[in-house]
Amino acid sequence: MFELPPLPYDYNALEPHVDEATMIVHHDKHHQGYTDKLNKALEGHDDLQSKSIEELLTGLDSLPDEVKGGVRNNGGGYFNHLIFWNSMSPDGGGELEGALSEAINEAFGDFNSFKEQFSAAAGTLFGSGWTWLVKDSSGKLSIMTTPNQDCPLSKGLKPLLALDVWEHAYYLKYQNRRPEFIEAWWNVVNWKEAEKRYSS
Ligand code: MN3
Repeated sequence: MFELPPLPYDYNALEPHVDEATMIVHHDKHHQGYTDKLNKALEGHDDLQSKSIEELLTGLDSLPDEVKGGVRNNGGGYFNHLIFWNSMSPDGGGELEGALSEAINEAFGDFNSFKEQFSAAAGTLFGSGWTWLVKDSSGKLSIMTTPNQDCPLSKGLKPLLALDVWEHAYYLKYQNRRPEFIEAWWNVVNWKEAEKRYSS
């Protein structure tokens, strides 16, 4: 059974950039819903229940047809939100230092170019989905978007930073103003966590 961990900070800790009401419904309802449906999808598959969520999503293509859709959508929803909560911190924002900073400069020119490209990808993603900073097996960084709850792990890529741009992530506070949400989000980005994921 997969369990929903509590948020790594209080529901109101990211105010005013991400509001408390959104965090409550996003974590307690949406993320809980993906967790419950993932467990439901794995019922009767003891061999799969013993795997980690990373193993399930990395090996998505080899799963039996009757569970593949459930793991893709709800396993993706379960894992992606764990990355998302940890991509934010009340002590976040600012600029980046260290090895990840150097890799970002190498891949995107400089930090501001990276931010612009990431924001543009998030702002223009059509429909519901995610924007990611990912690392490939050679260590190279890129920005990617995924539709619905698709996860970079299923494409062999390691997520370092996740931004949820489903409307449920911002609509209560920002309504249709997704670019405002994205701009505010940079104030809470947890660079320490991204750096840790990059270096591990
Ligand atoms: Mn969400």
